[in-house]
Amino acid sequence: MREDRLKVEESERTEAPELMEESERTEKTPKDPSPLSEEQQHVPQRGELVLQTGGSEGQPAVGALPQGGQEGQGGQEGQGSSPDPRVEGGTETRGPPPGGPQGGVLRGPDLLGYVGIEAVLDQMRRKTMKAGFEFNIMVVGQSGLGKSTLVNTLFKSKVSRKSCSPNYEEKISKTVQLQSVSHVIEEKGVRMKLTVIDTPGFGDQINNDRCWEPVLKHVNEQYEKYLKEELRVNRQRKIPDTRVHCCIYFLPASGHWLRPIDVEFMKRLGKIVSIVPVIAKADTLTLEERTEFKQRIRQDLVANGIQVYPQKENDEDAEERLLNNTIRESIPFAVVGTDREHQVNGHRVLGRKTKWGIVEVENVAHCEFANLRDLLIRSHLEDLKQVTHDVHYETYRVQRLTAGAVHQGGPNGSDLESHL
Ligand SMILES: Nc1nc2c(ncn2[C@@H]2O[C@H](COP(=O)(O)OP(=O)(O)OP(=O)(O)O)[C@@H](O)[C@H]2O)c(=O)[nH]1
Ligand SMILES: [Mg+2]
Repeated sequence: MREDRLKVEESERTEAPELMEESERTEKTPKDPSPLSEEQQHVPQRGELVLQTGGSEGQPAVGALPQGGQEGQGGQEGQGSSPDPRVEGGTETRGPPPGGPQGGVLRGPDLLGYVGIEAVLDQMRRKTMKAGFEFNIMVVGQSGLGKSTLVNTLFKSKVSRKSCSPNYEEKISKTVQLQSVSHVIEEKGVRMKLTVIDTPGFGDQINNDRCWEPVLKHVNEQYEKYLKEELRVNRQRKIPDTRVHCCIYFLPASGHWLRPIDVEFMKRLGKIVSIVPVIAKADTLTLEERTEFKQRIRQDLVANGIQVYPQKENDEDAEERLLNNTIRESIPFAVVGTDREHQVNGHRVLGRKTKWGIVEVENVAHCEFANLRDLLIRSHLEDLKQVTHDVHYETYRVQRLTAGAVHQGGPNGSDLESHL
């Protein structure tokens, strides 16, 4: 890690000599005490204002440092002695950053914080908070496995807490066409537009040959839309992202093995989108059956060369591998869906009422719906988006551009056969 950082600094040397000097000074301070006087060596504490008169125009001038931070010494002369002429009435006015553009005078109390590399994280945070997130999930599986119910569960659960009225009469009917449900969810100032694409179940026909085609077509169409937008001369600053970031594949809780149709479907889908398999209606299995079934499915996935998310080859480092290994060991998640709330110990909970009790959907002791939700939103949302863009979309883009017919064909064009 340290070596990498040093390498980056090294490569920056030629382009930004002032930056290099500054980082070099910061790196060196502990090992190589400078011959400065005691006053000059004073290390400011968090919130302490450090005034500097930059040695020349364009030197960094003011900074309040975090606890234990090193003083970013902008100029060699007059450290901390005379007030900066650019500080007026408690409002900081800063000159252009070293090596930066000549314009861009930054103002405001926000910048009284430590101005260092980690400030970039704050900038990114603010930008992302303003822009918000877009996240698209697709549910796929045989008819009647509870896909539409799970979509409702997701929105009615902690994700958005859309209320379910107690006298809720509306029944979820069979899904006959692909449909998207979107909600803008806001938590602690962060906005997320969560879209779930509900697909009609397959397996109803006598001949289920190529029943995966509508799903594959939809996924590819979104890549195509994005690619076309990307290639336009006057393109939008932020391309609307309708690409499927994750596909939840529903397996029937049969307790046996993967069926040929599941193998076929996931094999094809796994090449173009991140698949997270789940065991549907897990309340119909006993705990032992559930454990055994999960184990058998994992074996089957490996035996059939099916790639599901998170894929080993996309792990970025040892820490990620460790985290993803625990996920790989617990897939497929055994989930239960519902669109009803019930009273349990004075609290309203999402659950399925049976003769012998209530299966609480968000209770990890009852089912793994909460684990699935955590994976999708809390721990892997950004990674799912990144894999979609860097791996799946990239594969599509390369194939499409190599075939060289972006404006002629569509996602059904013959040049995409290999992607299908
Ligand atoms: N026991 C049990 N039943 C469930 C569960 N989730 C859904 N169901 C029931 O299964 C039936 C079908 O649910 P849907 O959500 O319509 O299934 P679907 O997969 O969307 O079906 P299609 O739209 O035909 O593809 C409904 O009666 C649901 O109440 C579950 O987790 N456990
Ligand atoms: Mg449905």
